[in-house]
Amino acid sequence: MDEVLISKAITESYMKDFIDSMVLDAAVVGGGPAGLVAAYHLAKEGVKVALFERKLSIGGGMWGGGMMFNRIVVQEAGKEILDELDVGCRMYEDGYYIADAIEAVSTMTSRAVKAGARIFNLISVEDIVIRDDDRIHGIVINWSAVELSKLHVDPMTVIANTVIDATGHAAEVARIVERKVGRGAIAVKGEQSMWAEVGEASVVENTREIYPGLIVAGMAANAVLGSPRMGPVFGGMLLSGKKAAEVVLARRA
Ligand code: 48F
Repeated sequence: MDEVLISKAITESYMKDFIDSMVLDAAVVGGGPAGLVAAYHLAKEGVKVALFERKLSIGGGMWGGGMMFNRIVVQEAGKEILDELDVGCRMYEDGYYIADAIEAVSTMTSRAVKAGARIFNLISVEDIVIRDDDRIHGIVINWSAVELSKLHVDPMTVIANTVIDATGHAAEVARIVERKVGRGAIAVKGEQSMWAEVGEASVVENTREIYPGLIVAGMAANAVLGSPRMGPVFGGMLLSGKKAAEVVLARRA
């Protein structure tokens, strides 16, 4: 057994992908359901896309279903996306479908990677790149381990034509823009209390470019635009991820 060969294989292969991902068409921040669907659809259309996820595991809030009962509920439109991604689901009652959260996350992750999306876990986005043309040109990343341990280590830059904030309830990228550019540029309104029906509809409606080069998707979209949360119904998240990809694709057309 050649330990050096094993170490070389890992570092060389990782570095090749990492260096190749330093200039992207699209950078997705956050690997929850919205980010995964966005990355899948972009990669499928030949967009050079990488997804950066702070945690060890991809999947965000989807693994835990509702209150750790690992099932998710979607309605008709969300089911179409599960079908497209080959995630099994069955009708529970008229118009409501139930899927296994574990199957959903693992299958969606696999489909995104197989479509060509690069996924980097254990990396946190801590800042953005803005030039004097008042648009986002990329993200500033660091190892999550550096962030967690509060080590004084400078981050590095990834250039991206478009950034998708799919960081969930925290809307972290949008909040960075608000902080650094000022509330005149964007104002993060903050999410409202639970209201599944309105939250599901508004998350798709709210998915848009909120600042040149920055698209919000998933729960981040509702947090930025002041709409309700919706709990463990996930169709809106999936549809929002797809819409975010469509916004990027329309800009390229
Ligand atoms: O929270 P999350 O699953 O966001 P989402 O795709 O879906 C929301 C639902 O899970 C649920 C809900 C359903 O009705 O309301 O909450 O909108 O996934 C967000 C991911 O982003 C990562 C975080 O670890 C999580 O996996 N993340 C957050 N901030 C950063 C980040 C950051 N600065 N850099 C990298 N990853």
